[in-house]
Amino acid sequence: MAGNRTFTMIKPDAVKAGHIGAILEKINAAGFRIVAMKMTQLTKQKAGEFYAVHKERPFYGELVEFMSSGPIVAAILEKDNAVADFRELIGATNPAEAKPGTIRALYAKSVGENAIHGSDSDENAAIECAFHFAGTETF
Ligand code: DAT
Ligand code: MG
Repeated sequence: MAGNRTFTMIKPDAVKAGHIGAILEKINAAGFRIVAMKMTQLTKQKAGEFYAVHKERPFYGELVEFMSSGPIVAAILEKDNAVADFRELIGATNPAEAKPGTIRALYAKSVGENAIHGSDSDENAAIECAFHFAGTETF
């Protein structure tokens, strides 16, 4: 399985703006298979745990507030080279630097409210998938 799964969240800004359908369309068109998916809202506690690696960064409090501010769509995606190919599809963290046509270039508002998450390594993908989904919710 190593190397073929990544974890994503459509973030509260993009859900609020009505972009779930358009973003899922791009994900499908890029050849990813959805193997788990749910709409949910993170508690502050869960958002804080998910982004614990950024605890010391100045934007951590803002990030936790934002990620728990409304519903998200969490999913596990499968494709060869899933982690790297999905980072390419979503674009740079700061939408002002994201390549045209990427999900963040199209739908992100700012570096803080940037529409979508994508895992940054196979190791973190596995941790993030297990953080959000039970084995029985993954197909
Ligand atoms: P990415 O989501 O592209 O992996 P990251 O892991 O460096 O980026 O940061 C996680 C999230 O934290 C990012 O999606 C949005 C927020 N963030 C990052 N840098 C920020 C900054 N300079 N100001 C505000 N929020 C930031
Ligand atoms: Mg990251």
